[in-house]
Parts: sequence; C-alpha cells; structure tokens
Amino acid sequence: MKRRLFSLTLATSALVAALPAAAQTSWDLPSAYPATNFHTVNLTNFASDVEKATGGKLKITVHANAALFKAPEIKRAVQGGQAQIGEIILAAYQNEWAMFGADGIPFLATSYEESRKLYAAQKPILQKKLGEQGLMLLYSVAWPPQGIYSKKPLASAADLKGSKWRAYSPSTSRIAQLVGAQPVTVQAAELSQALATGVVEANMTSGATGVDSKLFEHLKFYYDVQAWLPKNAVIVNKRAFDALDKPSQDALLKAAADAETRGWAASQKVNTDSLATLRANGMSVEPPSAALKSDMQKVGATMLQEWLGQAGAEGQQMLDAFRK
Ligand code: PCA
Repeated sequence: MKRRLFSLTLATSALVAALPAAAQTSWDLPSAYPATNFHTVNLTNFASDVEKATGGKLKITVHANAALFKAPEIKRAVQGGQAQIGEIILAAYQNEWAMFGADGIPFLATSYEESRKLYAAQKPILQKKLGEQGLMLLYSVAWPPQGIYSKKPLASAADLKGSKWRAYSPSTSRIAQLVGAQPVTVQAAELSQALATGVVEANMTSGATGVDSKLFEHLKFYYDVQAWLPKNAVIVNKRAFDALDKPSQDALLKAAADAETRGWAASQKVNTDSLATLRANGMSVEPPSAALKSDMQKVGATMLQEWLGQAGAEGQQMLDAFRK
C-alpha cells in the first residue's frame, strides 16, 4: 500500500513536471523539395513566424527533401495524423479527385495572373473536399511555369517519341503517352539520381526544379513552353488544428496568409532567376518552335477534354468560374 502511494506521488510529480512542456505543441511538417527551394524557404519562414507569434507555444519542424515521407505519401500522412501538417503538390492527387489536377492541365492557365484566377475558382471546392478528408488548406503557392527539358533538340513533339520521360503526376505521365514517350514517375528528390543513371531523357518541370536538380548537367535543352503552373498546398490535420488554443490557431492562419503572399512573389522572381542560372550553366533556353508549341497545345486540348470527363459537372462549374 505504502509502495503504491509512493509511486502514485511519483507519477503525480512527473505529471506536474510535464505540464509546462505539454503547453508547447510540436508539429512535423514533411515537404518533398530541397531546403533551398523557394517553397521550402517559405515554409521555414512560415514556421518561424508561427513560433514567434505564439511565443514558442507552437513549434513546427520542416523536414525538407522528402526526408520524412516521400512526396506521394505526404497527404495520407497528414490525414492519418502521422504528421500534423505537410506540403503537397495538388496535381499529384488527380486520380483521387479530378479537381486536384485542375492546375496540371497544359495550357489552361499559363501565366501567374491566370494561375491566380484558377486558384480562386478552385479554392472553395478544394477547401470543401479537404474538409471532408479531415484536412484544412492553409495556403497554396504556384510553381513557376512548366517547360520541356530534353537531351536532344526538339523541332516538334515527334522528336520526343520513344524518349524516357520523367513524370511527377498523372497528367505529366499522360503527356508522355500522348507524345509517344515512355513515362517513368520520379519524385523531385530523386531526379538528379535518375538523370545520372540515364533513366530520364526528357521531362516537364520549372526552371526552379531545373536548378534544384542541376538538370543542365544531363539535359542541354530547355523549351520555355509555359504550359501550366502547378501548385503546392500546405495542409493541416483538422484534429491537430482544433486541439490548438484560439490564439495559436489565429497565429497559424495569419502566418499562412502571409506565406501565401510571399510565396507567389518568390515564385515569380525564382522563375526569372532560374532561367538565367540554366543559361549560365550552358543550357540552351529558348521558346518552343511554332510546331512544338502547337503539338503541345493539341495535347493540352485532349487532356482538358479527358479531365472534364473525369471531373464532370463540378469541373465544368469550376472552369466557368475561372473563365468568367
Ligand atoms: N517542380 C516539381 C513539381 C513542379 C515543379 O516545377 C517537380 O518537378 O517535381
């Protein structure tokens, strides 16, 4: 009896000692891109804003470069609560719900201005869907416009036939099929390695990822097609959010809104800077020929029809809102 009382006292004092620590919440934030990537830099600043605004009550640790979860696993990890918060690329989840892929359709929205309009049209349904999945959208930022990297010069899409094409989403795989290339899905964190081992001869991505993954070491041609601007989104597990006190929730939402503004500006700047870096590293950076452009536009038109077939009335409504 005495002994039990003793251990009870011990347990109580342990609990008291743990109290100040329990008042601090620590969250893990998996992201799939390198620490120097503009999205990741923005995430790090976001985390530090949150920590400052909450007086250290909410600490978010950013795990860059797919170190905690691989890119395609991040969404499920946040849904399941293995990570409280995470950054995903929406277009990668198009097979789960067509609307996630709206910003991955070639030539639907090709400039920052159009991309913002598309985001505005997408946002309400995105929030609703994520809400149903026990998630919340905190903010979303576009990647720079996507162009074609190739080992060989491309006069038209026919020159892509048979080439090994790296994809990061269902739509980038579909492009490969439509131009007769061989799609292989490789996440950004493994792209350099895939190039070094020769499993990739062409791909579509941004200047930003071209610089991150030093694509100029293996692919000498970049065609600035400006085909679409896919978005990353920072999502939080709703239960984790609800467990925060109100001031911490407000601080998180405020920091997210600031990060969104910062991120879009950074994306635009990185676009210009990274194309210059590609050139400085000996890459040919040119607009596509008229033939290559029109071939890719045809691919885009096919994919928009296919996407509408997948997305149904909800997709059409979003498209109407975007085009208004
Ligand atoms: N970079 C990411 C997605 C879009 C982009 O510009 C990647 O290549 O995986």
